Amino acid sequence: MLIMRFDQPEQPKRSLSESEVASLKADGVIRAPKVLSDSWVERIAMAIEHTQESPSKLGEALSLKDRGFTSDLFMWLQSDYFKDIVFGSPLARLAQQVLGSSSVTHWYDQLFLKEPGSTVPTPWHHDLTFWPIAGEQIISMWIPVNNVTSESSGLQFVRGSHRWSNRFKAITPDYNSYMINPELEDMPDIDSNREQYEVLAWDLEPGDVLIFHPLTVHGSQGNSSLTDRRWGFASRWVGEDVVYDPKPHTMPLPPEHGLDPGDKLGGPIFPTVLEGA
Ligand SMILES: O=C(O)CCC(=O)C(=O)O
Repeated sequence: MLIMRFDQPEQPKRSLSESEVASLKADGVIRAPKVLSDSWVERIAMAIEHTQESPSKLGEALSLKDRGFTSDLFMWLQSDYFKDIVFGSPLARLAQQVLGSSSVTHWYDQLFLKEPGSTVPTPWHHDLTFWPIAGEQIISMWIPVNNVTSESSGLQFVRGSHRWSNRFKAITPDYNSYMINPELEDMPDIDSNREQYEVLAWDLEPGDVLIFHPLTVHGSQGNSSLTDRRWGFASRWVGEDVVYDPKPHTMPLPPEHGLDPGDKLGGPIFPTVLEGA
């Protein structure tokens, strides 16, 4: 498959229904089945393979190769395959539908690949507390390229947790201490008290997309399937109300972003893919 240059993001196979958008607002997460075409799923799979073969320096540092875990961030800055996904895939259009913002800006992309038998869990966490941004119009999408089940490390979400007032410490798969803000709360022990939480999880097929709010508590187990690789690609988007808000213990950004605190997210590292009307 060729690398293409796209002027506009393609339309998804279908738009989200009103009831899907309402469930996302109420629950903080939805599984949107059959929204991406086979050809986009193939492109994403190819992009992931390419990044796995040529990881960034950050990806090398974040991955736990001896435990079957490959991670990377801001892949599109290095990979024309991922650049096509930012500018040409229907993900920007899906983001536009759920953000309620006419302009849509790419925040960043991230890879979570767990080989069969990988023992690396993704600890329960929410995302906004370790992001140096502020605003309401923020959304993540998590895209599988093969079938994903709970055995093969399907993501799990605590229903409605995006409406909690708690703000939790960030615990990353590599337990990066830099990101742990001592002023924030510890995540409760959800696994030992499952009866207290309503956990949502779905089996996924290629073409499906999980869409979730940045405060929805989520995580995943290791990949206990001995045959199925678990490729997870996360694509994150913001609307026009989101500004750069650097804080201690938040994720470092590529230095070329050129933003001052309070600036609207944009510029070369955060491209606006759909402009407002
Ligand atoms: O794929 C995973 O296990 C973690 C994904 C995640 O935490 C995210 O996309 O925010």
